Amino acid sequence: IISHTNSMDYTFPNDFMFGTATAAYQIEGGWNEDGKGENIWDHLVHTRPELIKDRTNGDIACDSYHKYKEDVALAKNLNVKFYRFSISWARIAPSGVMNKLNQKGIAYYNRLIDELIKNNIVPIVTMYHWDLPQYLQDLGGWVNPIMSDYFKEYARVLFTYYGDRVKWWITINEPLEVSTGYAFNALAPYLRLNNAGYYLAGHTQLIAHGKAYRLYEEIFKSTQQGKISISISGLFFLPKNAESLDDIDTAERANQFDRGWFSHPVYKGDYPPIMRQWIDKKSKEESSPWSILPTFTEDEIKLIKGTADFYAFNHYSSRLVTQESGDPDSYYNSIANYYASVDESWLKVISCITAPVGLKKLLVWIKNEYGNPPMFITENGFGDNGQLDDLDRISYIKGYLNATLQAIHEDNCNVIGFTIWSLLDNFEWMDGFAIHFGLVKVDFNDPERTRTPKASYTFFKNVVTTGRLITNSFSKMSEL
Ligand code: GBH
Repeated sequence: IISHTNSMDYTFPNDFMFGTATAAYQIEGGWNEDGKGENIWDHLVHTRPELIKDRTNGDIACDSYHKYKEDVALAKNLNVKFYRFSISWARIAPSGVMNKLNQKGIAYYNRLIDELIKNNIVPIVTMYHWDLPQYLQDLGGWVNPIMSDYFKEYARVLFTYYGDRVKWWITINEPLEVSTGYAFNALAPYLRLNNAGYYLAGHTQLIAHGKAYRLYEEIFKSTQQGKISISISGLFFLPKNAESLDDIDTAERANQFDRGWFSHPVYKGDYPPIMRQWIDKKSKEESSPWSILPTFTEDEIKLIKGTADFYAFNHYSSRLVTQESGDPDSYYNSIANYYASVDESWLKVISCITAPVGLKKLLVWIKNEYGNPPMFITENGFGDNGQLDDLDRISYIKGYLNATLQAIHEDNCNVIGFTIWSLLDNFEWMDGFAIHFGLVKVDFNDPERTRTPKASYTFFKNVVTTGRLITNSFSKMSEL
């Protein structure tokens, strides 16, 4: 197999944060219990079940709404410092509007947070991981600019109820992926508004994030002393031909269109100049009356600029890009004009393409682009068929942890945390229960939803406990 053995002697810094992540709709179940309202995922899976690969849904999922103590015990036994979970907006307020709060829903997260703290596990809370209340979707969802105000009021409730114990907040998980749900029939709400909807949904989310950040800063931060960021999807783009200036240029453009779309406004104010230029030009060519990349006012730029206390991103894989391609397997991005493909040497299992070298380069890219901010990998993980002896997952995680160690020790990247997606096998959105990302297997045929740790759980526990990739007990496994 692939060898990542050259830097196994490096160790993680003492205060490095290891953890695992989940999201409400993917694990909780209890979809209509205790006053919870309907959200866009409930709506999609119930009205259009044929869209989900195995026609399953998250009505029960891992049943974490009832079994959260088991989840916390699994995290505890893993020795992780933190557990990243998300809050279901429609549990807090059934319609999403904060004039009617659901106390039973609020109480659930109090129990979960208290259980974590009792076990010495730091809660990292994602406010929005894709499950918009259906009523807010009926108002237009993220393509309606007013959504930023609804989000701000939701954030106010979360800070008020949980901010005494929660010190790490993620406003929105992967705004780019959220936008694909409006633009390309990719995820709930499953709309095809194309590029205009894509950029509008992104725009509103950036403003929503800015408003939540400023609210915290003005009202809560002095007493609660927490940190806030937004988790951006971090697919990395490399030039297909590393020697070609044109490919190097194309890769940089792809990186700006992907991650710069959200990070540039947050770190530097406004969209990356290359996006502004290209999308304006494209809009003109298509006789659009205005650019489909919306414009921020001066006040909005000020609102958004400087709203990340750490750089949070989810990283799974990389792509090679070029402007011209005869490769039929490559994916064409028409707005940024690049073809994306994968390197033949990268290990491909089901949907996961293992390319740890991309993470090292991405960390250096973030360091250079945004001035070496504290970088927090809020998701990294591997999807397979669910076997307990998950050696491919171990090899994947090991490769990415090794890339992180290299970036820390060889490139001085300020990486502060690493999160495995996911603690549990769970509802993988359009793929239903057909792809498994857990360190822990969940038996979805068993009404008890029995949880069984996989080999990767033991592997990761060892890394977390020793701060190193190679330990005696695992030298065998590492040789596989
Ligand atoms: C994240 O989505 C989500 O935050 C999380 O809810 C989800 O369960 C998780 O990832 C796993 O999918 O094509 O080589 O990148 C990000 C989108 C799409 C990333 C599928 C991982 C598969 C591997 N994910 N992708 S690759």
